[in-house]
Amino acid sequence: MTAYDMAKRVFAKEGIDTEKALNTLANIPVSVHCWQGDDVIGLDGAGSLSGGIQTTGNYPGRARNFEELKADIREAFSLMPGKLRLNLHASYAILNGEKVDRNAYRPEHFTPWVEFAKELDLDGIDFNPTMFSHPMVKGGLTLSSPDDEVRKFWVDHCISCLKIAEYFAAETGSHCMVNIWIPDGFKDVPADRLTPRLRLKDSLDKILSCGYNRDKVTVAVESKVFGIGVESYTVGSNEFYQNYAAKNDICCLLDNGHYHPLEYVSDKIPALLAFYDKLALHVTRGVRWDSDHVVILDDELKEIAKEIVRNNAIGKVMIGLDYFDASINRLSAWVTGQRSMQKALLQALLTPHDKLRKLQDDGDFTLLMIEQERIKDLPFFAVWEEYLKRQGKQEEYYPEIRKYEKEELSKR
Ligand code: RNT
Ligand code: ZN
Repeated sequence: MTAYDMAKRVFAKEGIDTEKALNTLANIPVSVHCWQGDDVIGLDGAGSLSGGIQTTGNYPGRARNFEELKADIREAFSLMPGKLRLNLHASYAILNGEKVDRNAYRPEHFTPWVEFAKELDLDGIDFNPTMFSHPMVKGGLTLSSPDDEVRKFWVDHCISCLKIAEYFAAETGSHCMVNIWIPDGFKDVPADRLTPRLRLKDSLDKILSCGYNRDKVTVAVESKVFGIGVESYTVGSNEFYQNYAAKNDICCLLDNGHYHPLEYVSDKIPALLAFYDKLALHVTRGVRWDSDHVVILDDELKEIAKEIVRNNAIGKVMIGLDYFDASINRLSAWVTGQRSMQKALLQALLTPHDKLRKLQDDGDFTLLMIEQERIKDLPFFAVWEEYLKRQGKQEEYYPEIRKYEKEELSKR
């Protein structure tokens, strides 16, 4: 008997069908961010990283251009099991020397990415307006700026992103999620907290009224508690966006680095599922702040996956990754984070939720605790190994990455 055969029996005793879990896992798309490969610098050369976010480390081999980034994604994706989407930022436009600014980007600036997504047979492409690292971010403000010209520039940018998203959807035959995140906020105690939010509301209204295809394009808004240099006030706060999204029938994106350290996105998922058909995630790992460390299989990741699986929210919760570590091999960062996400989902799929829920409803919290602890030792790894085998992947991926590092990254 193989380890998997044995594990299959163990899980069957718990009332879990491992075959079903493996098939389900293979069909949950994870949207992998392109920006791990180049430290969020982008390809449109508009400016160095700003917006209160930061990549730390200088591990050699950062992708410096489109070809290198594509090569790295190709390599990293080849080591990732499961269904993959590519999450792009507008700053990854391929301009080929054309003098065009972000308020006027067009679908053709992303045609090479579409070709690439087809080459890799990806499930789809997701998209993000890039409202940082650009001279039109004035005083740290974009959609909430008091300057009409600045606001207009970024409204136009978002509208052009929606058009590009429609193009992605048409080309890939899959929906496209457009996530709006702005860095707007203040370092110190503001004199007016309301007006910037009203301006943001007005800008969002203008963007949403451009007439995009709501069946193909899902707009999400991503809140945040604070950023570096914007510690005292964030215009796009959690309460602001949740209310805006609810009233305008769009979607919330929860980034688990964007809350106070003792607030958990795993707890917010069910709260939102009570009101929304869809929600989106940026799965990251904040260490003391929104540090965007590589996602690992920690308790919060496991809880997040459980909330998706046990609430029948696969497909309702769009899973995206968002981290950037420049202190280790960037491909390894990509692969480790994506695999951790998949592992957490697999563990959630192999958990007897109905049994546990019943214990909660019966008020048997003693047995619930015993069971939740016991389940931690079930042979998940044997099922994971089987999953990798069926996906044509190896458990060990470092040798391949080392080889790529020697042959490719070390020459940069
Ligand atoms: C920033 C947000 C945002 C970015 C990416 C690059 O705090 O998390 O999602 O990380 O868009
Ligand atoms: Zn994010």
